Amino acid sequence: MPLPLLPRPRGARAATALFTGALLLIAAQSAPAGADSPTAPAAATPSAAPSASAAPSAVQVNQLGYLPDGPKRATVVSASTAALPWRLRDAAGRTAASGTTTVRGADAASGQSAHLVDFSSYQGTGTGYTLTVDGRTSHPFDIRANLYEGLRADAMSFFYQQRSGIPIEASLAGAAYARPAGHLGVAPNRGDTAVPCVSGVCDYARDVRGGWYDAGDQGKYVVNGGLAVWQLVNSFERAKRAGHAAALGDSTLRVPERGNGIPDVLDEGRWELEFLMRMQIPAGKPRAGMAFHKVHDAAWTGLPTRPEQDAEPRELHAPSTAATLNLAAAAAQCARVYAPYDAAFAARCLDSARRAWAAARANPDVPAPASDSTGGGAYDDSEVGDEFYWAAAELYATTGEARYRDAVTSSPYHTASDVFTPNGFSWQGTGPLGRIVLATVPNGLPAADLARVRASVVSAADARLSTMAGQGYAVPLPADGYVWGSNGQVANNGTVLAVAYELTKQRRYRAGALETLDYLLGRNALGQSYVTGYGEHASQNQHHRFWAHQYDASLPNPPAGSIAGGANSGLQDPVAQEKLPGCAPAACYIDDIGSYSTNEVAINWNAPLAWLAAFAAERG
Ligand code: 9MR
Ligand code: 9MR
Repeated sequence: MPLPLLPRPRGARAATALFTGALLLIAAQSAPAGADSPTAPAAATPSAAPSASAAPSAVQVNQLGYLPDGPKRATVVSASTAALPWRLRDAAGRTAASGTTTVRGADAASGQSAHLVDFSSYQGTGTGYTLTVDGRTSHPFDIRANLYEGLRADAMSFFYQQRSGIPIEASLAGAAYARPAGHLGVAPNRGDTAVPCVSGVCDYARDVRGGWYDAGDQGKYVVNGGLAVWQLVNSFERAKRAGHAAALGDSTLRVPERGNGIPDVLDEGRWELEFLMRMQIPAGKPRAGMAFHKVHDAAWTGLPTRPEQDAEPRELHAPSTAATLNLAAAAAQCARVYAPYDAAFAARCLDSARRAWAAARANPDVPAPASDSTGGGAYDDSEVGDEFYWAAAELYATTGEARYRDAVTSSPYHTASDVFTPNGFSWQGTGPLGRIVLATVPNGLPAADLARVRASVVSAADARLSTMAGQGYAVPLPADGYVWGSNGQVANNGTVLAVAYELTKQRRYRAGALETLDYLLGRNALGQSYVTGYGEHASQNQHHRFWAHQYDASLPNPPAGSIAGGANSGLQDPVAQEKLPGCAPAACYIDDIGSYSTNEVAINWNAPLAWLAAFAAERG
């Protein structure tokens, strides 16, 4: 065991009753009338009881559609042991292609019996295609080259709408989503311009305004913010290497900084980076250079609570090694990627990253406790070797300095043959991020070592492809991986596949990344598009304190491009416990605002969605 302490995504231990009831489910499946029917109107069923299971012989597709030059596969739920004929029809009802299914059989994650349809060789384009198998017809979908451009913009713009400390403008977000600035020291808010520490942690107050709200709550957590901003900035850096930086350039997103000459995705990232740096303990104070783990309300607020109406006291929680290293990694990346656009900001990031690194080395074992979850999430992490590796990799890629190189090469996360895990990386498990940085950003590692690092990314991608190949829905997640935020884990694994494509240019990795989007957009056990506004049967009641239409009709639903946490066999909220008992792992999801353990939104889940959408939107 090279790495006895390899972390796994939080929540994994809750995923116990995995196969309970899976077989029963096949017999018991029944969907509310219309929920999965091809004629169900888009987004027109406000809070109808959501389907907890797919219709017995549903045809599940990516409800947004397919790329002309990408894989085009669908899953049919059928107990038939013989292949079934399928027919692809265009919007006029004419047959565009036909063939027979491949029988896949029992699928552990969904508890269903599956057939596969592969119409990848079809070359036509258009809208309103449907797939019919055994008398069942899929939701309509498109086949077109610019399929992902809208999702790229919407998934990125999610972050603007999560901004704290700035008004959300109707001209950018739409009238329904406009709101005053939250947590800017204006009553009834009690933050975030002079926030004290929880008792015993510090004797001063800090200005920690700005940043993004984490999720449906209004907490701001450095480990999760660091990961999410890293993924957005990494998405830009990857697009730039691929020759597609312009697609994320200035005036491409709905952000207030459009027109300032700086790529919009970097403007968005800076909003979070400035906040992360405010969370760093200043010189002269105890533990200077470390980052406070989080800032949030003293007690949980109810739903809905508009950000500007949150009257709870805000508190800084004790600094942690993990938060300090996430800051170091994100700020080191900032120093490199922002340098061509804003040298002064890049220099500030580098200074912050160096101080964070030094503080983490001086305080290598200050954990954030799992018990600290009143009024905000814990984001606990007791193993930080992986965070040291990720931060060292970023600092080395940016500076080339020997001390960071030595920290990289002496890390057990570097010497181990594999640090990727089947369930994907997370805010708690960041070792793979170090590998991805070193594999893709030019650096001075010896050629043989670089080749080994790159090969480890590719072999991780191969392992994910083999997981997909064994499943009815081609999900890059094993059947025991449906934890809180499983869609984030799925999407993160999709980004590993995309990086392998960049490294090798082999089509199968691109296909895997695109099929990851198929899963998120409807080709799954529930025929559920988990992304608001994308698909005939899309999530719309995600858990959020402002986008809380289900509880208050004067408030909006989440904006288009917001992804739900996804199926979670742990059933860790009262709604899931009441409505989903006995669910097969991949079917443990309900589009109800009360189900925060399956249906919350979060910055660390939207970030890989945006990353993947940007990848998929690139052509040529
Ligand atoms: O709304 C909170 C959500 O953001 C968190 O992910 C979740 C778990 O930490 O907690 C939610 O808040 C609930 C709290 O845990 C218990 N009381 C009811 C709160 C609102 O549903
Ligand atoms: O994404 C987090 C998940 O891995 C944990 O299992 C869960 C419970 O600790 O918390 C999730 O994060 C939530 C955070 O604690 C509070 N803000 C909302 C986050 C998404 O639900």
